[in-house]
Amino acid sequence: MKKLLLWGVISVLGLALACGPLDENGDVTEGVDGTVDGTGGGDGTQQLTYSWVLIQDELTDTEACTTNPGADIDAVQLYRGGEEIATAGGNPIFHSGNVCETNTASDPSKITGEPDEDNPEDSNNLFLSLNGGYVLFQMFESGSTDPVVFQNGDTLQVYEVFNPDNSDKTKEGYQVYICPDSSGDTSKCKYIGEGKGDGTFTVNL
Ligand SMILES: [Ca+2]
Ligand SMILES: [Ca+2]
Repeated sequence: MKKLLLWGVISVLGLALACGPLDENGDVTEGVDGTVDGTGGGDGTQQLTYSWVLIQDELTDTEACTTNPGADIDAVQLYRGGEEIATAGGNPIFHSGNVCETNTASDPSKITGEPDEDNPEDSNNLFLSLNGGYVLFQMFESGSTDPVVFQNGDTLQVYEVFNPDNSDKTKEGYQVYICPDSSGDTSKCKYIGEGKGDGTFTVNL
C-alpha cells in the first residue's frame, strides 16, 4: 500500500513537472493575443487570422557589408480597395541577422508611419537596415490601437531606400510574409513575394 501511495506521489510530481513548461513556451499566448479565430471554421477547425508582416533580408555575404547592411526599409503601407488604410505601427520587432558588424540604421521604429526618408545619404537614418535578419510588425489605421487583420486582395507597399544615382547596386533583396503571430516561424506564415527596391505585394489567403 505504501509503495502504491509513493508511486502515486511520484506520478503526480512527474505530471506537474511535465506540464509546467507548456505554459511558458508560448502555446497559450496564441489564443491570448487574438491570432486564432475562436469562431472556428464550421467543421470544428480553427481559422487562422493573419495580422503580422515579416520582412526577411536576403543579405548573407559579409563581402557586401556597408554601414547600412542589407535591405533598408523606410515604411510599409496597406491598401484595400485602392485606398491606403494603414501603415506599419506599434513596436516592430527586429531580429538582426548580424551578418555585418556595423549597422548605423538598426532602430525598427523607423519603419512606422508614412515614408519619410528622402535622403538616404544623410546621417539621420529614418529607415531600418535588416543586416541579414528580419523585422516583424503589424499594420494600424490612423488613431487605432487594433491591428488590421489581412483580407484577400489587400496589397502591401514596401518602401526601400536606395541611392537613385546608383540604384542597381543599392537596391537590396528581401522577402515578405504575412503571419498569424509574432513567433518568427515562417512555416506558419504565407509568403507573398520578393522585392528589391520598392515593392507591391498582394495578400492571397
Ligand atoms: Ca543597405
Ligand atoms: Ca521611415
